[in-house]
Amino acid sequence: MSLKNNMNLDAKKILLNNDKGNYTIPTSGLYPFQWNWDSAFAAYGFAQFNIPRAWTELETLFSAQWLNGMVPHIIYHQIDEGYFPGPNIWRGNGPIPSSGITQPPVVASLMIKIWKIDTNFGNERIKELFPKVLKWHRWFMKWRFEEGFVYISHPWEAGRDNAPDWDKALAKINPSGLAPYKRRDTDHVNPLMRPTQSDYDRYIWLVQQGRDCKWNEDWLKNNSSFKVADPAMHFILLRANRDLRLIGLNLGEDISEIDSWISALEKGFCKLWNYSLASYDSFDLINKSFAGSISSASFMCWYGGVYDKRMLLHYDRIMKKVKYGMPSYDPESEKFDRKRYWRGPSWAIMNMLIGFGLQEVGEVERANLLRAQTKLAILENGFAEYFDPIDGSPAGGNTFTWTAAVWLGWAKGLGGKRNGFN
Ligand code: 2M8
Repeated sequence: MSLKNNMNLDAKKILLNNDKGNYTIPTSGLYPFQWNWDSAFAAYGFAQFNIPRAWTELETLFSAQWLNGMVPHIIYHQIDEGYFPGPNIWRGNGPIPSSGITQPPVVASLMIKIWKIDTNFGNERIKELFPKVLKWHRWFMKWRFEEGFVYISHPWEAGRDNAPDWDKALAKINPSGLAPYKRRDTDHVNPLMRPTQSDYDRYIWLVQQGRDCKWNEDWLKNNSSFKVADPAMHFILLRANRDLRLIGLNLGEDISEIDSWISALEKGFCKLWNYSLASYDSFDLINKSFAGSISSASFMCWYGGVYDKRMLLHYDRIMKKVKYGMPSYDPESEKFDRKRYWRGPSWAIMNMLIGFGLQEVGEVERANLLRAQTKLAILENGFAEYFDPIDGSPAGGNTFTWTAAVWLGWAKGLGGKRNGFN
């Protein structure tokens, strides 16, 4: 058997081992629950060999949807003391114990890819999911859209937890009155690869703030201590609305509301352009200032359907400095840290989303190179949570669901019909 075939098998095994029946955990130990965008990637991975299981993954995710439409970022289907914070710290309002915030809405865009692999399997199931995804997007437009920007209310909501993009906004928070707590992540992973204690204190303090108001979005909109517009969130939601629109059209649904969201988001993204940096940047809505960050989020414009050639200059400059895909932060910045989580390492999921975008705007050579670099990282170092972008060394957790899913759906390369670009 060739090395490539072994890798395909290994990737499948990871998905199967992390499969809890109707949802998938990112990796055992470090992340023992269902995470929102991880599950969407898991579904895309499953779809490469078991399409019904892919739909089940998404259905389980939406079974945790709150009445207000929010789909939580962590769903605690069972108890596991190995992770902090647990459900008793969050005290979410949903039908299943959960966190109180969401994560990037990649679901609609991966759902349409899964559907296209085999529409026979998907027709019934996508019909059931459509109104739920619509309700979630409506929640985003109501509670996470302001002054033209899509913003996050917690660094965990972006999924890029300790990105330097949030440093200035977090520094303004004084985490006084924080109840004593014990981190569990550093029991599993080298602390040098994880967020600092000062960041963690602020993450937990923000959880307390949300919990104390019982996750009242109206209150949080006016009083939250953290509201930062995130280019990745903006472009992912824009893209998700475009895909949801297509799904709606195919199902014969009324798509006028989605159209209005698309035009609002199309108007808004220009405000994320930081002229002094010549890049898309995060913007603090409370302190009214840009972060001054060129991060992997800045390159999500193409995925959002915006063929902005200005970002190609930064892209080429950065890609010359690395060998294993897009680093999560500009390697020429003093904040770049090649080992520390979202402050430098390269992530297979971000590579894939940026790669989809490059491919779709016609930058095929760049898309292929990004895919080849992602493939190399996985071939040389396995299915790690993330990789050192310069020497490829694996970091964070291992046997990671989304890295395996990216391998099967994109990184391994063209494989007949199921190549990720259908
Ligand atoms: C990481 O985030 C969690 C909190 O949500 C953590 O560090 O405890 C992030 O990489 C996030 O994007 C991801 O969804 C999650 C599970 O893989 O882990």
